[in-house]
Amino acid sequence: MASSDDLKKQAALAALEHVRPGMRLGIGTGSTAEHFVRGLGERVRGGLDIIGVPTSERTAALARAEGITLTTLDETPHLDLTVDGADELDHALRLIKGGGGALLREKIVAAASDRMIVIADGTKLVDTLGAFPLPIEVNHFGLGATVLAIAAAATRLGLPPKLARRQGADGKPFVTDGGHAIIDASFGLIQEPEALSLALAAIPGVVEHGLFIGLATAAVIARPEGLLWLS
Ligand code: ABF
Repeated sequence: MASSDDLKKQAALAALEHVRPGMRLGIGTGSTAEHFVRGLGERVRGGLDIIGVPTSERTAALARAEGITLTTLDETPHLDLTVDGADELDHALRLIKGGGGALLREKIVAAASDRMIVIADGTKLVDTLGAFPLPIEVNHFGLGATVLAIAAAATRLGLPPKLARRQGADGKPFVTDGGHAIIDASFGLIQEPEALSLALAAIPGVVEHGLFIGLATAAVIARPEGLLWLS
């Protein structure tokens, strides 16, 4: 029986088949994306010519170690394809991302790409988003007021305003690559992700939230019974 990590690797390698010479790639973050980076590194060392924009410092370090040429969205503002993991996805290719804390860069990179392939094992595919707490990246300035505004927006949408500031492994408040805090919102099942996305985006202290809507163009889900492609 394939382990969850084997399945993540299968999804990553299936997405790798869509990488072509000369592509400008967005390179995701997380344990599934790390399989993609390692596979990509192997192809690069075999002569594949691509350039990549990493979605986190962690991914940048791994990609460099793999010998992948990196660039930035300042130098290369338009990408062909982004391959990234997700915490949850539904059948309409709406995602929750940000469990790894890289949602801001992940969303900027995905939005700069013509296509985004999500790679995941079967446990990530859900009928309705929301069992995974929604990460919301917020500015440190005015954090208390921003949390109140998020709670009010949730209440207006009939969602429980159960919010927690993310702590790092060291027990200190987690800080993103962009220097911001993360609020994990346990809203329960999100019946109207579009409405929630708009409501959160309208709050000034919210830098970005983990609902990715209209960004993924395909997903490859690795399940014990085989690969499932959604598009
Ligand atoms: C990134 O890594 C995220 O947006 C998501 O939070 C996480 C998924 O992690 P994993 O692949 O380790 O399950 O893609």
